[in-house]
Amino acid sequence: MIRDQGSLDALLATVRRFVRERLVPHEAAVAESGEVSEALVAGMRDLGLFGLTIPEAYGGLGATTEEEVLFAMEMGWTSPAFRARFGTNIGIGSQGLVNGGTEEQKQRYLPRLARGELIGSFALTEPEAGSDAGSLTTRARRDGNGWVLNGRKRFITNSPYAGLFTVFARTDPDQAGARGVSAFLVERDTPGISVGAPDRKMGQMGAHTADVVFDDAHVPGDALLGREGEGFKIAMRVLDRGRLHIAAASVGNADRLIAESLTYALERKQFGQPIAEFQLIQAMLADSRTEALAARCMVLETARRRDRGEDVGADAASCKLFATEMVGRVADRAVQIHGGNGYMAAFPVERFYRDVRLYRLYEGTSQIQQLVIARAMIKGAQA
Ligand code: COS
Repeated sequence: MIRDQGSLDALLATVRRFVRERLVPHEAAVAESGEVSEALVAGMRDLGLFGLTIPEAYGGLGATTEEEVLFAMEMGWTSPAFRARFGTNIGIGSQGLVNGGTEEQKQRYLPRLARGELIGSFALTEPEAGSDAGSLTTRARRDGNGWVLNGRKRFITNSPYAGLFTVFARTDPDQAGARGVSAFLVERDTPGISVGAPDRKMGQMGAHTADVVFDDAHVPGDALLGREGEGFKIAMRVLDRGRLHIAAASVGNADRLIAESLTYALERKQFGQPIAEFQLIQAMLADSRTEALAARCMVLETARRRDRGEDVGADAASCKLFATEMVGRVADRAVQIHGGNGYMAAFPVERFYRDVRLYRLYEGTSQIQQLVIARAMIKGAQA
């Protein structure tokens, strides 16, 4: 938990200023070049963003889930490419270790992850194992005291800079599906690991993903994270928190899109008056604001309940489903309000429209969220 309300408010205000004064002016250039400058990454490090959710005992800020989503909403005011840079360190690239690592593993990696000296990355998805994550075929075979990894991971966020991968691999080939999968902490400089060229994508330029290939990569016995065969559950627990974070980022992006739409609607004149005077434009603005508010309330409430120790797996899925679909509709309306200009690269809404499309796909598609929610409903009814 961040020390007290005053410290939290001050840090949120500092991040808000950093986002608006330092990141927003570089958004278009980052989208063009596909690179976030080292100076901006250093600024994020100085604010402690790389260690936001890492416990204080390991040098992080120890943010609660509620605090984390408030920061994600602030970061949503700008391009998702910036948040992605530290997003794996505070989310999928560190939380398996935070939740299930040994003291020795935590001491070894968490302080460097918190300082942003080491980039963490989460290697679950494979070319043939996307939504059906339990069908992964990357193999970890015992070799003396250690393990040998073979396989290919796909769309691995931040892999081009990563120094530490949380890798999910099958340790028991006789167990099909989610059972028989274990998690490993694998250092990038392990011989036999290669990272492919960054993927060419629709949006979120500057946030890099790539294939990661394991070709007889030997890792020591203490690279195992948690117990053998428990890897899938480790991944699912990490994704529960990650889904709330993505939902919060969607709320932040929606707020920005609404602000862009309102500014444009007040400035743009047609038929002799600002288009904001037209009720059909007003309806779009009002719908977007209402939906963004609904998503904000859902995310904050679910985050608070998670902090109280409640099982919010299905509700985190509901938040991700609703918030990511919501920002898709908000982005679509934002382009519509901008008319032809909304299709032009000179206006930020064109870029956000492409950027936010990813939210409905990664960390579980909308359909996977529906499946998680409905399964929990059915299980609850049968209990
Ligand atoms: N927390 C803890 N344990 C969980 C869990 C959660 N949120 N969700 C599932 N589990 C456990 C189950 O209890 C089950 O354990 P038992 O075998 O002991 O009962 C085990 O994990 C397997 O669960 P399940 O049977 O539900 O697995 P499925 O193969 O049917 O798949 C889905 C479940 C579809 C939900 C999972 O594959 C998924 O989330 N897919 C999307 C993956 C994803 O988000 N990828 C994004 C890329 S990573 S950025």
